Amino acid sequence: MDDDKKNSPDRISLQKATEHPDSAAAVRDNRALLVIDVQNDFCPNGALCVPEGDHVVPVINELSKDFSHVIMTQDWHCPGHLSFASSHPGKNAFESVDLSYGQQILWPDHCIQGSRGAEFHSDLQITHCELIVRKGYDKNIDSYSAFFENDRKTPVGLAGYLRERELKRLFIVGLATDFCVAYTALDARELGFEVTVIENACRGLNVDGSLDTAWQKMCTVGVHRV
Ligand code: VGL
Ligand code: ZN
Repeated sequence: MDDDKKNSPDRISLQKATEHPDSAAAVRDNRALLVIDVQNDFCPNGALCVPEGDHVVPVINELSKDFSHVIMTQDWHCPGHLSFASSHPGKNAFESVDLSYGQQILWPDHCIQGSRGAEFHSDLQITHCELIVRKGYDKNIDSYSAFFENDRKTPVGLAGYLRERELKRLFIVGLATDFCVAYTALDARELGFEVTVIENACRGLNVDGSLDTAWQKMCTVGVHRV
């Protein structure tokens, strides 16, 4: 077909009617960037500082320009949250306890609703972010993943949003690699999403070798590591 004919009005309307693969619907961008917990408390001087946590900010700002769909998560605990060591007399941060839903690492008080520590890092600039998912607000259960709370069955709601919006290819970045990023990536794979974790846009806490374990688990279930 010569070029004139290819773009003639007739051909364009025919494409629409038959849902030709070139049509707008077929090429809709189904990729989403998930920006996990880039909050002050996970950055230097924060209550649960991830080493170099703030280094991800410029990298994520730049990456976000390549995505038309960006979703951010926010760790959002009430005061006295059960995941805080301060809620367990005699226990220290980074020790584990057995709770009704399983083992839980105890953390310093962090990301308390409405506090400065819970705010996103002030240099994070993603004005086109379309959704903010808050998690960990139930006093009696922690939520590392943006898909399921730590009982591994209470949904946070993100899967429903992504499915309704037909966003199937997830690119995950943020803090901390070995906790909220990894749990989110593992759940996403289990739910059938295609998942890529962008390593230089993440930083880890590494509690007792948790960083290696997290990468091993993610690689085993087919998370792409780039
Ligand atoms: C996180 C520990 C406790 C995280 C949140 O964002 O990785 N880690 N709460
Ligand atoms: Zn937390």
